[in-house]
Amino acid sequence: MKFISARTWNEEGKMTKSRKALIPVLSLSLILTGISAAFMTTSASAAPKYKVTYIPKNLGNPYFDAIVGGFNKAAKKLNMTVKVVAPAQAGATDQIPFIEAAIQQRVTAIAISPNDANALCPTLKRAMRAGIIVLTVNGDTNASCRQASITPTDFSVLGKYLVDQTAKVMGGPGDWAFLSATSTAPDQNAWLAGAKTYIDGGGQPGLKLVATVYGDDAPEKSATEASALLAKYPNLKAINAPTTVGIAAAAQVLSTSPLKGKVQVTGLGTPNQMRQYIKDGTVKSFSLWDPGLQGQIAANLIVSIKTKKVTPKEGVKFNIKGVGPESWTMGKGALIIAGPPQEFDAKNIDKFNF
Ligand code: RAM
Repeated sequence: MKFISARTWNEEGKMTKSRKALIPVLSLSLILTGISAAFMTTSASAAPKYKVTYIPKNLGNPYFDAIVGGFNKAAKKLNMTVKVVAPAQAGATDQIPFIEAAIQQRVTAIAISPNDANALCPTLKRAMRAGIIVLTVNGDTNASCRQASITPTDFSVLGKYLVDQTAKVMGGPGDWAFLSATSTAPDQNAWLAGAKTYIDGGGQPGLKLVATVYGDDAPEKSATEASALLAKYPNLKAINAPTTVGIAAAAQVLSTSPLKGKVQVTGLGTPNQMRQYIKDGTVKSFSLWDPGLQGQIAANLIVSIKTKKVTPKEGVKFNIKGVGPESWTMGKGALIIAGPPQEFDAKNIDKFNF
């Protein structure tokens, strides 16, 4: 498969004019292949030392632009190019052709936000056998399919966090539902499992989780699923969408519904997508972490692994000047936790811009 340079972002994440002319070429390629590709390059010099391909879950989700922003920021200082390619949909196997292309291009490293914990493993292992550094970012595969994983927050406590944030916006007992991403998403599935463990252990006993539905991180499907929840469960008090696509879609549905204010929406969202729903009173509060931090950590770690300063394994410490706490330690399975979640509400939302 051929990848066509279709979009270049500047630092603010805006598409630059010079490449806009190439979009018709991309559209043609979409028709021919049925697969979408985005492309972003940070040019540090004419001959970059490190070539990285980052593969987000799917295209068109501003959450991943924030991770790309972090990659970009770090790459500028590292003599690195970062190419971003992703499928149109976040299906379990949709990222495989993009991994294969990166192997053929003999990149230094592949960073991937996986759509499945197992389906990508044979291809990722092939990349590692070819000498390519493989990192998972934002969600993980089985540990044997990558060298290290950068995770946005501590997954072991996020399930409880989501249930507790739902209880907070509900303000009392009642029915609620999860509107998740895809049914195979390793990140959301880890959080849903954590939530179940917390509920089964007696957490928030007044709350009844009546359904878990999947919007596939597609805005239309997420909106349809949110509307279906409202129709099917007349006593529903809250929807928790632990996906930036799902929460924005659910908030949009509620914002024009007579149920606005009666059914709460919370979960994980970007401040920029959710600001209007905080302002119009549809949403009381929601959370997220700084997605860009993961891109910065990944870019720096790639150089440290390539130059043999770091061999990923539990207990290994490494420093990144100017990034987060600067000193980072790998946990079990060479997992690096980027940072804690932040809650956003009417009082603080205007302080954030991503
Ligand atoms: C969506 C994606 C991503 C997840 C965020 C919170 O953008 O599903 O993987 O981490 O939501």
